[in-house]
Parts: sequence; C-alpha cells; structure tokens
Amino acid sequence: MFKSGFVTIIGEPNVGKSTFLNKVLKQKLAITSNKPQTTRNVFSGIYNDDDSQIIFLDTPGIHSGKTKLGKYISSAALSTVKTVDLVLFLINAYDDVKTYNIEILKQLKGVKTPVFLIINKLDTISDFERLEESIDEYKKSFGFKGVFGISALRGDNVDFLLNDIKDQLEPGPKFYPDGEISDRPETFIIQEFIREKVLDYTHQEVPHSVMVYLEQYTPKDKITEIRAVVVVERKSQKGIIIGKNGSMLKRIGSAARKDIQDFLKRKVYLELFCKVEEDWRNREFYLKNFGFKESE
Ligand SMILES: Nc1nc2c(ncn2[C@@H]2O[C@H](COP(=O)(O)OP(=O)(O)OP(=O)(O)O)[C@@H](O)[C@H]2O)c(=O)[nH]1
Ligand SMILES: [Mg+2]
Repeated sequence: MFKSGFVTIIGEPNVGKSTFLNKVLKQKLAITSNKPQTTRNVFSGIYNDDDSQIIFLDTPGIHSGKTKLGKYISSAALSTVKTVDLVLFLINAYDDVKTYNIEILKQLKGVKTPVFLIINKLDTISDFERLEESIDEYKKSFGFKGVFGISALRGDNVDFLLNDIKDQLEPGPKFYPDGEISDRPETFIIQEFIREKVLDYTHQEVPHSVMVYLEQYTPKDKITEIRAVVVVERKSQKGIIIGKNGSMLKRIGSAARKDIQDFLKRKVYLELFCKVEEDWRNREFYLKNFGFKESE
C-alpha cells in the first residue's frame, strides 16, 4: 500500500532541523548554519520513494523573539503541529534538559498529533548515561510516541528513523507529482542560498539583519540570469556586506552561485546588490511583502 503524509520538524534554533531535512532528501534544499535562527519560513521538502511520499516541513527555531519577525517565526513553527500526521521534536544531544523545551512540550500537550523526540548530534557526545537521564526527564514531561538518537550531519540512524516515520503514516495518495521537491518556488530556494552565504561570512548582528530578494530571474537557453538584492538595516552593515572594493559581495556571490548551479543543474550568472531598508524586521510592510505573515 502506498503511504503518504505530512511531518513537521520543530525545536529550538540550531538543533539541526534543516540539516536533517537535507539528509533525508539527499540534497541541499534548506540552508543551515552554526548561527541560531537561520531558517525564517516554514517550507516543505518532498521525500519520495517506491512506496511512500512524505512531505517534511522545515520550520524556524522556536524561541522567545523580541522583534516582530522573531514572534512571527516562533508562532509559525508551532502552528504546523495541528495540521500534520507526525511531529519530530528535535533537541541537541549535548544540552542539559532545558526548561524552555519543557515549556514548548507543554504547548503540545493538547494536540492529538503523535510526537517523536529526536536527539540529534549524537556524534558530539560520549556521556550516554547523562543523556539517558535527560531522556527520562523529557519522557516524564511528555508522552512521546517514540524516542530516537541520530546524527543528522553524518546520517547515523536517519534511515531507521525514516522507516519508523513511515510506520506512522496511513495509506494515501501522492500529493505532489514526481520531480517536485518543495512547495516553495525555485526563487525562494535561491534567495535562501544567497542568505546562507551572508550567514557564513558575516558576524554579530549583521547576519540577522539581512533579507534577500530577487529582482530578476530569467532562465535562458545557455544560462540563467539572476539579479538579487541583499537588504540590510543600516549603512554600516552595507559597508560590511560590500567589503573592501566589493570583495565581500564577490565572495558571497561566487559561493552562492555554485550552490544555485548545483541546485538548478544549469549555468548561472548572478549579480548581487546591497540596499539599506532601516529597521525592516519591525516594519509590517516588509514582513508582509516578503512572506512573513502571522498565518504562515
Ligand atoms: N556535530 C553535528 N552537528 C550538527 C548535526 N546536525 C546539525 N549540526 C550542525 O548544527 C548547526 C545548526 O544546524 P541547522 O540545521 O542550521 O539547525 P536548525 O535547527 O535548522 O536551526 P534554525 O534554522 O536556526 O532553527 C549547523 O552548524 C549544523 O552543521 C549533527 O548531527 N552533528
Ligand atoms: Mg533551520
């Protein structure tokens, strides 16, 4: 029987949700970084095999955000749990039991959707006794349908987990045709790939002040032409993004171009600009226009 369903991946920032999605899909779709709050939008990655289709939702890390953007994204992640067939709640193997995680779990108590506790980054620890104690405490606070230890980065136990996820799903149709990888368009993925390079190469407040949008996206016979704008909140940040003689913008551009070419499997010409839009993260207009809505 062909099985299908929706699975949301939630948890605090930086626990490896997007890394896990990419590992399951065996391709880079979601951007990842060692900085918290990398993912900003809920979006799907579609897994296909001979007897199943699973639509995984990558979500922004849940945190107590101060800016409007921060608040939107936390509520967006939690709002996915009611509409899916299974919730994957990810935590870091190396963290002590966090009261914030217990609080998030409290919010899931009224929800009927089954929840798996996923302990990620198992490759980073050696004290498994300590981990057992943490798991016991988490289990006391919530009735999980299953508990799994994985390394999303290395892929350890990911296939086993995938089998158990399938066991939870009901027989169902293919929701998306073959070849479709996400509910978001290519342009969204491309914007994200560019933002990932900004996250990689800049520090402190700059990464979180950045938004990327495409001004032009023209697939032509031999090459796809892309013109993208990197939006920052302050003039000083623009200086950092552009760098000495444009060196930083060039670096961001060539790294992003490589990922975009791999993704599109086409040659790409990428032009990048930087623009200042003061305080865009708190301005309703920008949030609405760039896809950050409360309903998302
Ligand atoms: N050692 C190790 N590192 C991992 C593992 N999984 C993810 N990471 C790293 O953890 C960091 C965060 O990973 P992400 O996938 O961006 O985390 P996220 O949960 O999507 O974060 P947000 O989008 O900010 O909520 C990255 O540096 C990853 O390489 C793992 O299994 N082992
Ligand atoms: Mg993420």
